Amino acid sequence: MSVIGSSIKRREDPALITGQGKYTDDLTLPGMTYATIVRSPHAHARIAGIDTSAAEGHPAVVAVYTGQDIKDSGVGGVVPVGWLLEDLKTPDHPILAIDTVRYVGDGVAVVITEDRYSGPDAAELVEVDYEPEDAVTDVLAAVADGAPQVHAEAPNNVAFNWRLGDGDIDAGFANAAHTAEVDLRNNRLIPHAIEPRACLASFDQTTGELTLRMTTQNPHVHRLLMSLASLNLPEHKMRIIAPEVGGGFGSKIHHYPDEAIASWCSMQLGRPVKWTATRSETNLTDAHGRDHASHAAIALDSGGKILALKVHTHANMGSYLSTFAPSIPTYLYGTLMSGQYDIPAIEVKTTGVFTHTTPVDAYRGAGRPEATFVVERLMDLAAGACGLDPVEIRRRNFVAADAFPYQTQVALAYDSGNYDAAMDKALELAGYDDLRADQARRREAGDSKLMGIGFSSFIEACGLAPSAVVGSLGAQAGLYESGKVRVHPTGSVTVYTGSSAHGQGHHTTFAQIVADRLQIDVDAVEVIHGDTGQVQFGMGTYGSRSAAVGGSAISVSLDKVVAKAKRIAAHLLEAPAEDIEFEGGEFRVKGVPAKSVAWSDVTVQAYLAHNYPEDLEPGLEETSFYDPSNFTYPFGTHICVVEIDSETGDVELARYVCVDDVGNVINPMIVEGQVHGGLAQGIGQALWENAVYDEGGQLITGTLLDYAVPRAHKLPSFETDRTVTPCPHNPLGVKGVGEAGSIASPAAVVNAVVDALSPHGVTHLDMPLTPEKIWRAIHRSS
Ligand code: MCN
Repeated sequence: MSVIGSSIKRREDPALITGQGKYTDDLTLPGMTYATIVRSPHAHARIAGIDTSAAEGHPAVVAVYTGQDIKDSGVGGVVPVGWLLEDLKTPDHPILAIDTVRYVGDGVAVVITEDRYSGPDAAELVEVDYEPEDAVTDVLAAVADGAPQVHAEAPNNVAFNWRLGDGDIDAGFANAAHTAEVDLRNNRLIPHAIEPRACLASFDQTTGELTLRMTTQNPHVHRLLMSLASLNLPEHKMRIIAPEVGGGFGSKIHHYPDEAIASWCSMQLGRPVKWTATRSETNLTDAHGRDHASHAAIALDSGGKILALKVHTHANMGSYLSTFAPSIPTYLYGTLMSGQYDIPAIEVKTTGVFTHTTPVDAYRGAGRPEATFVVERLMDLAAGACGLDPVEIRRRNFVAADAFPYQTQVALAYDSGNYDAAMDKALELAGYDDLRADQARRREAGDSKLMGIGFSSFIEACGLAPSAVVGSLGAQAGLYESGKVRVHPTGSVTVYTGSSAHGQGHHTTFAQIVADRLQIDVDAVEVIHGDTGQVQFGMGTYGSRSAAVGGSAISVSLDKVVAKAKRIAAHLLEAPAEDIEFEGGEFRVKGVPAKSVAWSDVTVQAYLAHNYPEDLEPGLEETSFYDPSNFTYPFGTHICVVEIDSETGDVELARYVCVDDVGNVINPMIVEGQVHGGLAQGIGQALWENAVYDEGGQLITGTLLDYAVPRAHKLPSFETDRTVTPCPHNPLGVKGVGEAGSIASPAAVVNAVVDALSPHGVTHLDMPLTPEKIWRAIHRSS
């Protein structure tokens, strides 16, 4: 049986579930100190002065620093942005605010103490003279006349205006038999990795080297961004290590001030400095997700075929541009606006808006859940306008299975797909006809439980790459991945990957790729990642790219290893290299099965080099930097069935059925786990989660008492299945899976709830679909 495709248990889990995993906060170093960051309680204020003397008098305090101290030290001290758009306003973001604070949580000073628990006490002694000013937090209010201004260099709070699309939009709407339009809000979310952000910076004043252990999804990118912009430290003098990382969901991609502050402090003091966020602090300062206000419209002919689609979105950027923020509501959003459909004319406009809130950036799905929400809500509204079943309107517009590669009107060219096949399988799994019959019966009988069925036929673009394309779009980095395969003399293997897992299971799946190819035991393969001192280079784990790009880099290196091993085997077998086959762990001469050498005979010879080809270097180790030719495009159809208590407005998820297509699958159990996790987060967005600011800019859902993350008992037992349409352009044929569930599910849930409420005349409701909102919608109509 092939190792690829088998549900091997996650090799990383025994240590983690028995409490043996070493996370950043578990680590201690001799002479370690603790950083506590003094944060602004105001959303917008001028800093008239900071008095640190009382704090400096606290017996446990080692030092207190302000933004001015950092500036005076001559380092950049700013947080860089890694993505540029034409017309983008990029105001300076100092790692500690100097004269103005722009969101609740903005850092103004740092207190270094000998012990952790004195930190917050001493921080309270720092006296900051704030002069509060008006704040604005809502994305539409921020662009209204007279709104408080976040940055002088961004008039009307506009960070950028962006447009994408092709085809004749005006003709599409002019010739339409049916149209539908809607105003949508995509609610603001707070990422909730189990482990809050943390770092431990250690500067060696004798060598001038900084070692920074931190919660990161992309250590090399953090090193690149931090070394010059924030710290004036060349990369070769900086080592970043990601110990165990307890989840990230995007929030640990970005460059935040805090890790740079701890590093700078360690450089001043010559002592290690640890900083660990509290849960409330992480909720205030980790980049939030989503927060869009969109107006969207669709035009159709009399047969329900789409003629045109247009959308204008205002995307909240928060107070400063976070690392990849400008790319999320543009390149990862507008480009997805064709969904699974053949649409002749599309126009997407996005206005990025500054507000006095926590910066907003990538969060699981990053742009694609927002796009799917727009497209799939429009499809249901279009079905209503045309008098068609939601399945029928989708089928009439699907890109046909024989039309791939398919060029959309919004830049992307889909690689492969079979959208009808996924829909067919989902309908069969759900028993769609019976569900509709049941719904009709219950409506007829006046059942107080309102039943609804919702669809989401989603597409996503992931496996983020290729470098030239993202470079031309404004990314200030390449998006390839590296993979080194080091074969040891005994035949076991260590793999060094630039991907940096934080829950995804790379220790297992990447080992499967190697074991499958070299026909060795999975346990003979070790996977190393997350350390700039050990791994050649890497772009990290996000955008569901690790299997498609990181896995492919390993696969290409394996090709090179096998090719070299064949040359060594050919020498041993006294045959030409072209005649050597590698099968069942043995090298054989084609047509002469008796003549063979084992894998370990070859690997040992690679290092002994006693009986060895003259023109070959000893050793067996290969590195590849794999840069794909396209994104990958997973897809699927999700069906949600809800039952709503018409007296309380409470939504029960009766069933959740999904068919995903992620190309070839390395580990079905891990893929299923990824789908489950994504679904929980997408359903959480649809029903419960919401980051709410009051008018003064206070985050009033900043703790787990107020911010409703999904609980296991609120979720149904998911019914999952797959179709398999391999990716045609990477060596493994894989597409990404890490975000699929979170991309598809918000639209499926909302479509189901709106379907349930349709007898009450409801055509749209914004997320989260709280019982109160639903109850009001029911009672408004009766
Ligand atoms: N895989 C597979 N077959 C495929 C595709 C993937 O077996 N056809 C496996 C991969 O080898 C990997 C896992 O599935 O072990 C996820 O792979 P992939 O889709 O490539 O995604 P990444 O590894 O790049 O992970 C990133 C993705 C993102 S963007 C978010 S956000 C997210 C997610 O993964 N955050 C997570 N899943 C998470 N899971 C956990 N536990 N914690 C997070 O923070």
